[in-house]
Amino acid sequence: MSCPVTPPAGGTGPLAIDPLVQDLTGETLRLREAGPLTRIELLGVPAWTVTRHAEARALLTDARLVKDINAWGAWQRGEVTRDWPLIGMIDVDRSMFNTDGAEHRRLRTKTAQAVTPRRLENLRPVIEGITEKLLDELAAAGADGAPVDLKSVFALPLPMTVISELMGVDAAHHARLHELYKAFFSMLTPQAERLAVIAELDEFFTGVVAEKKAAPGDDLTSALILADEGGEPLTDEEVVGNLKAMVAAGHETTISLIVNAVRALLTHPDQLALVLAGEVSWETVIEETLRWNTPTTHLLMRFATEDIEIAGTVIPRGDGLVISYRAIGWDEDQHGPSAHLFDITRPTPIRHLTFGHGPHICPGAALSRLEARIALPALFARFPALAPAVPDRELRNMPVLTQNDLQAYPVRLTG
Ligand code: PLO
Repeated sequence: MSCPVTPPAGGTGPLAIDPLVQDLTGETLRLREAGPLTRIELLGVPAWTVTRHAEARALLTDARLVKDINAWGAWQRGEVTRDWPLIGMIDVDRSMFNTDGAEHRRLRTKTAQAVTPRRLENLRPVIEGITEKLLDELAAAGADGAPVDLKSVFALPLPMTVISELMGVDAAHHARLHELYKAFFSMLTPQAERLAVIAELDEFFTGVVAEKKAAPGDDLTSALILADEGGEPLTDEEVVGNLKAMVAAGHETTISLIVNAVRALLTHPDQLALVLAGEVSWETVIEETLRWNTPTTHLLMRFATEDIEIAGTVIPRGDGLVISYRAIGWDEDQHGPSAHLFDITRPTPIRHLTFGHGPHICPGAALSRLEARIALPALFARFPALAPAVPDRELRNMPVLTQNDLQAYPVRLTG
């Protein structure tokens, strides 16, 4: 098995996904052109991907596709091992992320109940408070028109603080946790180091669960530990698995939502003007951003337990399927010929699949929308002259194959 971290070669055959994300727009267009079901290569490992809305919707509710890595032929045959840089996205602790059916429901129900829109109303003042504090820090960092990185000073600490508060993870750990996740996701991290990072994350979250068991608090981790009336409690390992999934998903994706929304508005000033004039809602900005520039580029992975025929193609039993959300958001059959453009005035309703669909649909969707709904208007109210500090073409993605995340987003707060 070869795992070269090099740009993809040109030519025909399976489309090699670039782990360094040097041309995201080009890749999204190539995937869309390649057809609804396409063969790709992930660092030397073959897989399928679905790139269109209708087919993705069908596959996301198809019980013949499962998340259990043991259903993967390449894993069974030893063609994929823990040496593969993307293994940490698939071979993870048992949690709601990698189980299906009744097991999945058992692991997911309590979490999903904790983040319903109604329950989240209690978090609103907390998120508002965090936002105000971060806006003060942003103002200090960007005083006198100095360029400031909106990502590291605002878009990153906001969701990290919110998800940590929700789960009961102490703020003292934020910096280290972020460092670990950065190394976890980066395709430039040597695999031995990534495995050490995964071990450290395991150890950290196992410690959090032990602490909460000894002294339960008013947080979701403690709630997950406690048995439901008459219900079967989750094991410690299951709580750790869920906690890890939620902290990773709860901070990594919302960073992109916030950065991508600000970036879209600042590069489309006519549309920003409509929003600031109250003619288009922040909700529309958030949904159009989610559709047009999805936080998750490629979601790994589901496995076919039988041959699955779809769009004139057969996904053979044992093969892996990726969901290419960014290409799916640009599906012209779903969103019209301007699907590749950011347009908050588009005539068709924005019905995107960015949070997934079916049993695994993102349980944190309402939380991330609430964070963006609070952060974006507060940011523009505080800094009405907010502007990019570098030309948009100079922005670079992180070397992260699965996530759509900028390295930095330098802005100026005042004109
Ligand atoms: C991160 C490593 C954890 O140990 C397990 C885990 C669970 C949920 C995953 C997350 C990982 C990566 C980012 C994912 C998240 C679910 C939602 C988020 C894929 C693998 C998305 C959609 O980007």
